[in-house]
Amino acid sequence: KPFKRLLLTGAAGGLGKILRDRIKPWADVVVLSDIADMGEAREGEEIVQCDLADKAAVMRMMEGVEAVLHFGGISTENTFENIMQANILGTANIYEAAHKHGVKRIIFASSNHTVGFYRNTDYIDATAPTRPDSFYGVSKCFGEQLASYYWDRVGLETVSLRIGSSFPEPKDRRMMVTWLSYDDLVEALHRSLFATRVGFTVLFGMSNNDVAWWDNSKASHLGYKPKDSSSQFDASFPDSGEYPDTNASVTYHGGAFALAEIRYKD
Ligand code: NAI
Ligand code: 15L
Repeated sequence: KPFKRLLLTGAAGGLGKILRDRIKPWADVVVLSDIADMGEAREGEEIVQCDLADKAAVMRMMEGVEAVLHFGGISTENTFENIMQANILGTANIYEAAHKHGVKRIIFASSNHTVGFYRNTDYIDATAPTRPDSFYGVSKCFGEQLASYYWDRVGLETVSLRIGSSFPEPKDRRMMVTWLSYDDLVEALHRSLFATRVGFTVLFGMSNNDVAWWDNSKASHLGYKPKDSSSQFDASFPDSGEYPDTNASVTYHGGAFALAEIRYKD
């Protein structure tokens, strides 16, 4: 198998549960980590239950690891205080531990909420300035900048996968644009892990949908080729035919995140 030890953080989460089996062929041992319970370790798995904000625990977990799929953290808007611990401190711990242990590459589960304040009339690529729509989005921008820094400073590579909406099916009109099927998520991770050189690359995680807000040409060296399209769900979420679309869910790339109250602490 290509890797001896591959670490997946966020293994108890929605995407982590899907990836747990799908990434098995890529490593002799998949190290699964989460703050939540992950059940029993199966063959070829090791389980480490810890808080990403616990630096010593993250250091120990990274021993012998060759590559990381960093999916752990708070995955929607929350208070700044909570986001700071799980996403900002947690991701900093992951990068420092990876650097100290000579990890070659991290795939960072970033988010469309790094650019959530662009509008549905904007078509952007990876060079567009970030426009986060939430503390959550700000924390993903932090993760991306940290990745850029560790690449420039010590040569630790990252693909920052700005996932759109990765669920079994789109749930609203907006997700017809942002949808990333699970198969295409796995394809994106496979390309990101096995491309010869990635340096610091930003890849937008979307399927081959009819409408796109994001242009992946700056990541063409990854060779990512999505196979699914949200068009199979057209009947559930018909296009209004208006330009610009006035459906509130699609005003901003980040949808409802862009309209939520600011919640610094509880
Ligand atoms: P999820 O919320 O189901 O999973 C996240 C996991 O991280 C949870 O199991 C949680 O227990 C764990 N976690 C939270 N705080 C932690 C901490 N302090 N220490 C250790 N583990 C902690 O989210 P989902 O949907 O599986 O997303 C996975 C990753 O992908 C997240 O980083 C999310 O931000 C990102 N993402 C997901 C998208 C999607 O459409 N599902 C879209 C964009 C980004
Ligand atoms: C995200 O970043 C979240 O993790 C996910 O739960 C969805 O809200 C997704 O973005 C989205 O924008 O649809």
